[in-house]
Amino acid sequence: MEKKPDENKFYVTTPIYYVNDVPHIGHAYTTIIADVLARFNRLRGKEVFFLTGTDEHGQKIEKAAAEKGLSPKEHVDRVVGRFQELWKAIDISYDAFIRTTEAYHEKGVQKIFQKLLDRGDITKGTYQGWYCVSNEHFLVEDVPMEKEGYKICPDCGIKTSLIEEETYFFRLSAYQKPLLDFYAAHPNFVRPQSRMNEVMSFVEGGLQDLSITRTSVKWGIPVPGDPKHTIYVWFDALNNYLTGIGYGWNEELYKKFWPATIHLMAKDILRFHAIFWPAFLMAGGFPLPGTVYSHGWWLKDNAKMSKSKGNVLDPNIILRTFGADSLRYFLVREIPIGLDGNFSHEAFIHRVNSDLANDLGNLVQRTLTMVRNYFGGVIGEVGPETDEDVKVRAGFDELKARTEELFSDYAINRALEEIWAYLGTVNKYLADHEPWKMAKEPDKRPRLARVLLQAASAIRGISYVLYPVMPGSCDKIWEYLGESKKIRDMKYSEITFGGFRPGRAVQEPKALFPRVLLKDFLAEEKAGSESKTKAAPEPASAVKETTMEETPTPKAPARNLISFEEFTKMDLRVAKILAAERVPNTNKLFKLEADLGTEKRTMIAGIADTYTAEDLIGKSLIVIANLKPARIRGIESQAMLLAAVIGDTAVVPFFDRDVPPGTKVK
Ligand code: ME8
Repeated sequence: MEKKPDENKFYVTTPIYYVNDVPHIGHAYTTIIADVLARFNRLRGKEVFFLTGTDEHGQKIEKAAAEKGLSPKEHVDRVVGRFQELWKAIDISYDAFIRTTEAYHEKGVQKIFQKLLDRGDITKGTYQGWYCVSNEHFLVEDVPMEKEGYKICPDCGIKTSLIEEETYFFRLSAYQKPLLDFYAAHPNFVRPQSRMNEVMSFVEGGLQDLSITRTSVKWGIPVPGDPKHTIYVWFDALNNYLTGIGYGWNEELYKKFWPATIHLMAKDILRFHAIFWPAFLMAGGFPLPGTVYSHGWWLKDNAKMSKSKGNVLDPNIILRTFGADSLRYFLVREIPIGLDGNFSHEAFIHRVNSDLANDLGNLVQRTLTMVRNYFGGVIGEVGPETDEDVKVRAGFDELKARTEELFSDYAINRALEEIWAYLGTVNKYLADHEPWKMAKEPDKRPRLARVLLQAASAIRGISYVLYPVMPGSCDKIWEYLGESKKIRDMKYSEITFGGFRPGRAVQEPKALFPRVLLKDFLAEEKAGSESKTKAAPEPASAVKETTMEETPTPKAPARNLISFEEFTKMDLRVAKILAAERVPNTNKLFKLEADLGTEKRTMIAGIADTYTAEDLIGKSLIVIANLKPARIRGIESQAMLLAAVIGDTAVVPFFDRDVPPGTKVK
């Protein structure tokens, strides 16, 4: 039945996940992709329906419940909460959460079953086949017999059992040609393209009728009028996409949103979605969905992360340490949607520290701190735009058009690449203009105001286009920028570079992203404790830039008083800066040579984003002289400079008169 998905509507689904165990990174991945697409399409003014949920019937769940000594219902009721809590913690904005044990779904599935029975596409017979409990399906391909007399499931690698029973069949074989015709007419039905080719060659190889009921499984929906048969879990589960949108209980909602725009899943269950599902729909006379998009797998130690293999990563640990947006960003940035990715802690830390804390967090922090420090938070009269300023503005217009195109084409990681390329341009623009120098020259105030206005406008635009991926942080940035409207209430078409105008008061920015050391992350994961408290972002210290070599000082509890004796253990001295040079390939590190009166010391300090070498040379500062040396970027830092840390920006206290180097500070 031909009814094209409505261009003004966007109906997106995730698979409904099995509740045989708790959710992991793999489930979070699909759900985050769906959330990004839902949020993006809402921004574009489409009417969006985002459906997710849980698949609660079948042998696998029955088995998991029995192992825990629970009834299936008790078991699923416990686990479903873990999914819902996780989705809340990572800001998943679903419109409905379906559970296949709910009455409206069960009735809807029975109605569809009856419809297919009445049309002659479901018939009763006897089935003999090899059944894989992990995947909940009979093997369809010609798998060779092992010498021990059983077959191995090619998808899961586990032993299957030979089962013979009375069953209802779905006439899948009759749909070979209609499916192939449909694929030919809709070449984008399966994406990425390589997967479309796989699906087509599978269907070209011939389709056997499908057993869609079981008599040996009790935990499921009974066949209408023949309750000794339970409906096969996949026939039950796939129909959630119809019942979840009102089929059988809310005709208006169903008519408004069906057919789905996009079904998302990983490649493990593509065949069910790209072959069985459209065949069931054709048999029932339903319009077919727009796209079935199969993404790659998250691997750990180069094997697919899965509950059955026991190599899953608990997202809660990452959330506690880094917050929702870091996880969201990492998962969709790291791999293009169709490819597999191996999860590595190093890659995660790198993305968070480099892309988020340095590139984005620092830009926001620095710009807004300067607006507050130099203009009391309100940019006043600005100078005219120069060619360089125009480039920043035009760069945003291009970015906006490009991200709209890429998100519309589901190329999330490409959109993020473009956003980061623009972030790089803005960071460079700011560094090249050295506003901290201009601030010292009163006649440059209009120019300084213009540079900061340009940077603040760019930040506003970036946070708008980034919002679908990192909603929490982008909302905060808008708040810091003094925006009266929420991002979600502004449509894509309304966003212009000029939306941030002089005269607007900005707020004090707080650190957006924690900087975490690899070893702390690994230790946290090892500890694996599941306390619900989220660690507050750790502010960057003056000498601590992201490096895996340095030794961090332990964090002190809030009211951990020390004695005077303990204080005197710190040898605080006045140091006069003799030389300052940038550490290559870092954003904010200076290598400083300092005179401590009786000796010279080398120090590494993370202040190059706030000060130039000229700002420092000849000045006297306070250092801790008896701190254990640390190696930072291969250089031994022999003392630590003291500074006030505002978010990510370190501000150094200078003396208001001459103090000899080496003088004790107490
Ligand atoms: O298959 N990498 O449920 P399920 C990426 N109930 N994605 C992964 C992943 C990984 N390592 N592991 C899981 C079922 N996923 C059925 C679905 S739908 C009508 C019925 C994600 O709990 C991915 O979306 O085994 C995959 O397709 C899905 O979870 C499988 O979830």
